[in-house]
Amino acid sequence: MPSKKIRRAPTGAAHGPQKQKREKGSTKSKPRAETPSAPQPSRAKGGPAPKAGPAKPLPGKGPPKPPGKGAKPLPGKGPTRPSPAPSQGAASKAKPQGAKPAPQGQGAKPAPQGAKPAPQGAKPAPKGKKAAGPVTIDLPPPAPSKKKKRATLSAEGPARCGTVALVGRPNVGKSSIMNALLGQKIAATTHKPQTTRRALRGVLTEANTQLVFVDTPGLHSEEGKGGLLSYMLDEALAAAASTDVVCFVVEVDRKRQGVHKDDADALVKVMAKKKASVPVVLVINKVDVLEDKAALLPILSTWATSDRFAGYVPVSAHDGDNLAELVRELSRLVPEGEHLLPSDSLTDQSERDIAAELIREKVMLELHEELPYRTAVIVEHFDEARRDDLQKPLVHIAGVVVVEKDSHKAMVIGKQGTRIKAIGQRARKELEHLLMCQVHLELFVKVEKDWTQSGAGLRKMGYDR
Ligand SMILES: Nc1nc2c(ncn2[C@@H]2O[C@H](COP(=O)(O)OP(=O)(O)OP(=O)(O)O)[C@@H](O)[C@H]2O)c(=O)[nH]1
Ligand SMILES: [Mg+2]
Repeated sequence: MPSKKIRRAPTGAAHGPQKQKREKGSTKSKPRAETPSAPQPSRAKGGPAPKAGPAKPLPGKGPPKPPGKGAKPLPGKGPTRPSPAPSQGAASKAKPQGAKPAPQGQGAKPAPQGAKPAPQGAKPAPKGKKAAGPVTIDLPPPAPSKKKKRATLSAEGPARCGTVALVGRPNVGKSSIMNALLGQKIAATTHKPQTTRRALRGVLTEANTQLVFVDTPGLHSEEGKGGLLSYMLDEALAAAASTDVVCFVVEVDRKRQGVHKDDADALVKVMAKKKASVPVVLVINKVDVLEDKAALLPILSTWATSDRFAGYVPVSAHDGDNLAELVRELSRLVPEGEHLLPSDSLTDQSERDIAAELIREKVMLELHEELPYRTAVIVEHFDEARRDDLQKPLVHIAGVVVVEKDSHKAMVIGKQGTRIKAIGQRARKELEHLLMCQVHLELFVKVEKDWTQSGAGLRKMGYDR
């Protein structure tokens, strides 16, 4: 049976902030999401299922990986939008055609009471250094500037299509920006740095322009550590090296004057990797934190001292501020050319991939200190046999939270299973929103010794290039 398409949530809108819609009703029956047990040998047979790859490779992406068992990428392409892409930046608020109705279960279960809010005092990335004060950006000389052609998002004029990397240091809001641009949450986002681990593509088609965004892991300053951290850095820099346009994302920081040293370091890395002809747009995110927008001026002037940027766009992924302007700016920078993908394409990820990421997001939110950085999530079963059930559409998902040590396993499970239960409750809610049907989620915890450091371990988790 072909996999169902990911539908833009009814409230979702391209260029809009992501608002999580409260589920009206979900499940009557007790979800099995919170089962805190190790996977049965039969289940884990042959190790975790390989990451499901896209059916159709997108630019900058290697050959597709074989889909994992039960993972069904959409026929011919990644998950698609439900309806033709909106034109002229219009936020499509129409209910997707053919969209499955939300589950009507009576006795709707309220939002999990026990689910913990995102920890506020969580520690930042392991050993991440933060340098205060203004710094100088030491960059190679700029490439000779090319005269930019003016284009608009009107249906007139030549078709344009290009890839756009979203790069920058961890936690500046790259994934949030992509989600907001697409009007659909496909990337995990948390307040903890290093949430994104692999490049993830999202497609926005408006009128005659198609932008293929590549969300990337944060450019951290822990080079030379090998393992997962190196993989993440390579993923981000490979995206910068292979796209038509680079968005260098920074965040507004009310407490800091001048350029953050980690931003400066990240920019040097990007400039060294990207092709000389590739334009870089500076995207200043989180402008919503500024009560007085005049405070943007000194921030802009700090960055504007160099002529390396093809444009400067302050935005707020949370509020959706200025995202349409960002799309306009990018649409004039991408090359002329036919669209590479159907206009309703949304991403190269299968629903199964996205489910794994969203479960991992909840794992990151529920765990503390080093633990979030040493866990992976694999979806072993993604059973859609009952998804078309008119009475009670249901998807059954079995996921494995992989940790590095037995002691970590106990921490993930928590006292009497409370932590894995909280993870499961939060994840199930998010997955029901994504899949627009009831979800039965089972979670298991498994130890894979030091997987973040070994090539074999990384490959098993799908982190291989
Ligand atoms: N106030 C505010 N917060 C934002 C905005 N965009 C993102 N954030 C928050 O910033 C934090 C990091 O967001 P992410 O989108 O995960 O950041 P990222 O750059 O993808 O992070 P990595 O994947 O770790 O590199 C989250 O807590 C977001 O909610 C924004 O426009 N305004
Ligand atoms: Mg991210």
